Amino acid sequence: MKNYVGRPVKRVEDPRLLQGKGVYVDDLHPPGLLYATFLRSPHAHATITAIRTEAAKALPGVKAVVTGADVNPHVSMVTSPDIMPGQKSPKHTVLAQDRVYYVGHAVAVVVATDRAIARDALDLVEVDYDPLPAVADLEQALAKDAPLTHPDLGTNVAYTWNLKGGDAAAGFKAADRILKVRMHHPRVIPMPIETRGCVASWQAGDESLTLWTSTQIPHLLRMLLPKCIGVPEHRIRVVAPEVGGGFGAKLNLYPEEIVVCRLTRMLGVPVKWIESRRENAAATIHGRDQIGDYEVAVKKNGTVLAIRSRTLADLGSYLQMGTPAIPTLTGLMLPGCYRLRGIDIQVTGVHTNKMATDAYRGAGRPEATYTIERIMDIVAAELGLDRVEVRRRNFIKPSEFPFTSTGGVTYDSGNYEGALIKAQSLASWDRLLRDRDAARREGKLCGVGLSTYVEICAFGPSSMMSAGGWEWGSVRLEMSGRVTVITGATPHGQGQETTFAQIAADSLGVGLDDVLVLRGDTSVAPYGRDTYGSRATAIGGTAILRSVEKIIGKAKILAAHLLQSTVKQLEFKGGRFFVRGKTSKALTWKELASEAYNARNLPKGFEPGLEASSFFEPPNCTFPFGTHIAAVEIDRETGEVRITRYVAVDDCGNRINPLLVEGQIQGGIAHSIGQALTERTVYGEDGQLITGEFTDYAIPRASDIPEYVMGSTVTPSPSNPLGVKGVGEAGTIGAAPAIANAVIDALSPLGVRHLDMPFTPERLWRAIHDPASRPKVDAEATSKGGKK
Ligand code: MCN
Repeated sequence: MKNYVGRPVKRVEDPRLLQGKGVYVDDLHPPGLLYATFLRSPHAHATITAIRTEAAKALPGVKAVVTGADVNPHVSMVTSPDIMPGQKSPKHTVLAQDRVYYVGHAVAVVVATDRAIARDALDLVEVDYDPLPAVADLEQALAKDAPLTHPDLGTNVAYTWNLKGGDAAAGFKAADRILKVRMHHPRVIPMPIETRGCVASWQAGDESLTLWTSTQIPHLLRMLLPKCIGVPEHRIRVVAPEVGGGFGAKLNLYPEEIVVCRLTRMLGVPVKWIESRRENAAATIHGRDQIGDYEVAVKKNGTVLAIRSRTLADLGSYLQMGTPAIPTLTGLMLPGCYRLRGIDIQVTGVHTNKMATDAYRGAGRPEATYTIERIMDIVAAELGLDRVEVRRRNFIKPSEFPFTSTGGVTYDSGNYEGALIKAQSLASWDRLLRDRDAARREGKLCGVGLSTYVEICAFGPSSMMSAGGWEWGSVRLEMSGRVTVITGATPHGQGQETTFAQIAADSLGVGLDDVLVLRGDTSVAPYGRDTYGSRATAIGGTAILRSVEKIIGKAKILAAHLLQSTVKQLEFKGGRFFVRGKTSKALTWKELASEAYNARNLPKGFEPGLEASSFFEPPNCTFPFGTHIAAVEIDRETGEVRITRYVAVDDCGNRINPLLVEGQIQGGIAHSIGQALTERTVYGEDGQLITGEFTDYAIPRASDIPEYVMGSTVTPSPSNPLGVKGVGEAGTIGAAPAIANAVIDALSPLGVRHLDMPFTPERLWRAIHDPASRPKVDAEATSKGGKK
C-alpha cells in the first residue's frame, strides 16, 4: 500500500493550470468557427412590439441575426422539474418573443465572423418595447394589486410548501417563552472567474452534435438536450473542458446553450458564445433570497422546543433546474444540530421580474444554518444564558446517531460537541472573550461569534432525486500496467483528478503517477451524474473503489491460474499477487495485464482484459458538521468590519486529501465572507440590476480574508465504504452565521439584537448611530412562563 489516502498530496491538476496550459471553452477554435452574441432586454418587464434586424444583417461579417420567432419553433422550452405541489411554471422560451420578464432576458442573437463584429451588430438590432409595471420586491410581489410577473399564471405565487415534523404545537404549548424574529437572507450573485460559454459543432455527415460548455453537468445536459434540440441522445456528445469555477451557477441547462446548438445546425459551422461579466451578473442564476418570520418556543433553561416559520423565497422570473427545490433544503435542515420537539415550516415560492435563483454553493443550507444559528444566539441573549451552553443543551448526542431530525432526514453520524470543544480550544475561547471585554472597556466595538453547523450533501439515493442519485466510475489496467480511471463526476476546480487517483492508487497498490483520471466528456464517461451537492467524493469515489475491487477479484483468478494455485491461496499486497508465503514468485499488475490482454494463457471462461465499471447507489446522504468561530472589530466611525480571528473545525468524515479539504473549506469561507460583509445584489424598484459589474458588486479581495486557523475532527460516514462526507460547501455553510453572530455580539452593548447581512459599512454605521434602523426581536412570555 502506498498510503496516498489521508495524505496532503499536491494537486496533479496544478502544473497545467498554473502554467496556463489548461484548455477552457474560449481556448477552442474549431475550423470555420463563428461567434454569437446575445441582445438582452434593458427592461424588467415589457412587451416587444417590433424587432428590426435588417441593419445588423447588412453589416459585413454578420452571418445571421436570429430572434425568438426564428428559433423558438425549432427547439423546446427550458424546463424545470415539476416537483412542488401545485407548482406554477412559467413558459420559458429560449429567446423572449412577445414579452421580456427580467433585465438581461435574451431577445435576439447575432452570429458573425468575429466577436467584435457580433458585438457591433447588436447595436444595430432595433427592438421596440412597451414597458410594463415590474415587480422586483419579494414582499410587494404578494400585495393584492402587485403587477404579475407572468400574467398568464394569474399569480406571483409559484408554490406553497409545508413541512411539519414532530409536534410543534406541543412544543409551543410547553414553552416558557416565544421569541419572534424576522430574518432576510439576501440575494447573492455567484460570479465564477470564468463566465459561462460554449462551442457547439454540428457534424452534418453523421448528424451528430458536440457541445463544449463551461458546465458542471455534461451528462445531465446530454440527457436533457435531445428533447430541446431534436437530436437523439446517442448522437450528442457534451464536453466540459477545464471549468473556471461553477459554485452551482453552472448546474443548469441555460437557454444560450440550446440556442447555440440550434445555430450550429442552422449554419453548418461551429458557433461559439462567451458570456460577458455583465451578462453573467444579469443572466446566470443567483443564490439565496429568502425572508422568514420565525417563532421559537423555548424553555427558561434554553431548551429550544419548536420552531414555526413562514418563509418567502424569491424565485425570480423563471424556474431553472433547481429553483423550486432550493428553499426546501432550507426547511429540511432548519433544525440544524439540535434535537427539537417539532417544526412547522411553510415556504412560499414567489415570482418576481428578476433573474432566477437556484443552487449557489450551499444551496438552501446556508440559509438554514444562518437561521438556526442566529436563533441560538438570540435565545441565549434573550434568556441571559451562555450561547455555548445553549447549543450544548440542545445538541443531538453522539450516541443518538443515526438520528432522524424533525426535518425528516436521517443524519448519518456526528459528534457536534467534539467539534465545538476543539474549535473553542483552537480559538482560546476564554481568552478571546477576555480580550473582547478588555477592548470594549477601551471603547472599541469588538465581538466574538460562533456557529455549530450540520449540512446535508452527497445527495442520493435515487429515490430522492429527479434524475438518479448514483455515480458511475470505471478503472482500466492498461497493458503496460498503468491505470486509467474514468469518472462520471465532473470536477471543475475541486481537485478530484488528484483524490480519485489517490483512491485508485492506494487500492491497486500502484504509484500516483501511474494513474490518469479522465472526466467531463460524455463520449469518454458514458454515464455520470456530474458534480454538485458535494457528492463526487462520497459517491463518485466509491464507484471507483468498487471498480477496483472488481478488477482485483478478476486479477486474482488470473494470478491463481498463472501461479498454478487457487484463489483462496492467493494474497494481494502492495500491487503484487502471490501464493501465501511465496512472495518471491509474485506477479505484478504489468505482468497480469500483459497476460490478460495477450489472452494466450487464460483460465477457462476468463474474459480478456482488466477493466471494470460500477454504479454506486448511496443508501443515504452524508451530514458533515463543524464549528466556526470568528472575532471581529467594527470601526465605530466608518462601520467597517475587520475579522481579527477565524477558526474553523470541520468534520467531513475520513479525509482523502487534507490539503484539498482545507482548500475547499477556505474557499467556502471566502464566499461567506463576501456574503456576510461585502456582496449586495441591488435591483431598483423597476427591476434594473444596479450591481451588475465588479465595480458595484463587491466580492471580497485577498485583503478581506483573514488568516484561518484550521482544525478537524473525524467521524466516518456509514453511508459509503470510504467513510467520507462532502466538504465542497461546508465552509460556506458554517461561516456566515459565525461572522453574523460576531458582528451582532460586537454591537450588542449598543442594544442591537439582530441585523441582517450584508454587514456593509453603511448598514453598520446606521445601526450604530440610528437605533430606529435596527430590526426588532420580540420576546413574549407565555402564561406558563409568567410575565417577562
Ligand atoms: N475531499 C476529501 N475528503 C473528503 C471530502 C472531500 O479529500 N472527505 C476532497 C475531494 O476529494 C475534492 C474536494 O474535497 O477534491 C471536494 O469534494 P466533495 O466535497 O465531494 O465535493 P464535489 O467534488 O462534489 O464538489 C462540489 C462542491 C460544490 S457543490 C460546489 S458549489 C463547489 C465546490 O465543490 N464549487 C467549487 N468546490 C469548488 N471548488 C472550486 N475550486 N470551484 C468550484 O466551482
